[in-house]
Amino acid sequence: MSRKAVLTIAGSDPSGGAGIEADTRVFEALGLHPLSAITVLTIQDSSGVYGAMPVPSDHLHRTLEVLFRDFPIGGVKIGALGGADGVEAVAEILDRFGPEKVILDPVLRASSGFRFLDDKGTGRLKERLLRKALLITPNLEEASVLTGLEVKDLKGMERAAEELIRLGAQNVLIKGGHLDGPPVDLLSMDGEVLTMEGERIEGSFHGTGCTLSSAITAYLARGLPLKEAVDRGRRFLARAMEQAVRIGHGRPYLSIPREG
Ligand code: PXL
Repeated sequence: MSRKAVLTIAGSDPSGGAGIEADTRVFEALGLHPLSAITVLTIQDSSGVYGAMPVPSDHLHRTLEVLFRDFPIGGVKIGALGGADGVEAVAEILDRFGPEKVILDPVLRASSGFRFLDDKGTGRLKERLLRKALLITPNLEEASVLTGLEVKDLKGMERAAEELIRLGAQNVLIKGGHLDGPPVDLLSMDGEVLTMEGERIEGSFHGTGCTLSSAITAYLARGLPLKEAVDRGRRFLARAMEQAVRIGHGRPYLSIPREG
């Protein structure tokens, strides 16, 4: 028996809803071995994020180096990064080891408002990571910050996707979960723009972006082409949201489906 390894480079959420804790569960559920490199240690519960301590970038760099030297890595998901130095450490490793399937979830803020990456880190992410990822998965706010455009509706999403491609992104999935009205996602892939309709599932959830980007990474590592990996990832997330459970006093947590 063999098992493919996939890597998440992300923050830790001790409450078990987002970040590394979500990503590794998704990888396991989809039959992959989860490797993880923690970028930032957050303090949070089901209601919000209260603090964050970035892992020193040389420690992050050494962690990544050791993992890449040992394991054939079938996919890499990048989530929250602690700052510009962390961005640089990740970029250097990607340059050196050249993994093909890199998914970048450009996490800038938690949905509760806490900021994960400052302006310098965001600039460095645009400069050093954007073009290395096969797919980037910003939400509306992230698409707006990365492009400087207003992104409030489908037209804005189209313009932002075009601008992100111009800035060097290979393929872009802008998530429309925060749109007024139906949650349409927009996928700009190989010069084509597709809108992907979704059902609105009522409620405010924790860890949706992490779960989606990890599921897409896992399906890519399993050999699916990008469009299919995105479709399957979106369905995986919808099931996780439908079965969400309230565990703490705040927002419900996703239930990771057991089979993929
Ligand atoms: O969903 C964004 C996110 C990413 N990574 C970590 C988080 C959060 C949101 O809270 O805590 C570690």
